[in-house]
Amino acid sequence: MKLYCCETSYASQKVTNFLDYYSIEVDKVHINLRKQENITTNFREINPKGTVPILLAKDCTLYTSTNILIYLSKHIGINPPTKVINFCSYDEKIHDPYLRLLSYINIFTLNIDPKKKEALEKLAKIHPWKERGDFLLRLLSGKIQQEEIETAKKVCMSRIEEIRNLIFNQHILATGTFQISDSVAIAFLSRMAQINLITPLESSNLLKGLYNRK
Ligand SMILES: N[C@@H](CCC(=O)N[C@@H](CS)C(=O)NCC(=O)O)C(=O)O
Repeated sequence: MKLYCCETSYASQKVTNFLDYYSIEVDKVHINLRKQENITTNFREINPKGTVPILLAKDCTLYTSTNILIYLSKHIGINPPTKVINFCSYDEKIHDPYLRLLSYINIFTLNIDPKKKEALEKLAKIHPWKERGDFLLRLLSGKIQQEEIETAKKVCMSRIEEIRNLIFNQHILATGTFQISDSVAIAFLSRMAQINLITPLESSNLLKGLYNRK
């Protein structure tokens, strides 16, 4: 199996957390998003939308993190229950409008130097996925409304609360078997700490709950 991924990519991290936990061997091909390796002609032949992660498996190609995770889980003999799959699908749903917005504002475009900004604007204009390009342009030209940011924060905060309860009650998360939902929650909490929506201490306490299993 071959996984195209990027270490700074949230969607890739969800998958690599699971691979690492179970020491599943795949050939990793690093696509450096900051160097825009995702829009090269070669990579677009693999994924016309120019996003990672992508898994080339023996019998199929999988294009999104949840589908990849489900495939990998079945591959090692764990059939994820519907509630676990729903947890992962919801994460993908809130990634684009909310988590990506906060991540880009806090990590990638805060205090960005003019050269990098110019490169990102170029990328936005030629991005193979038009919606993604339009989003980037809106962000770079300061057109994101404060209200959108507040909504994104609210959604992420309530997800943190939900995750905290699920870990505490050992329901869907932190149950006997390490599930794909656990690797998604790990990526989510790590990103929330990175953008200061939770403290590093709280994040590491919750991560302990996910990693230190019965
Ligand atoms: N819903 C997809 C999202 C994939 C995605 O948007 N990946 C981002 C990195 S987290 C990417 O490739 N971004 C590059 C770009 O938009 O130019 C999934 O969960 O796999």
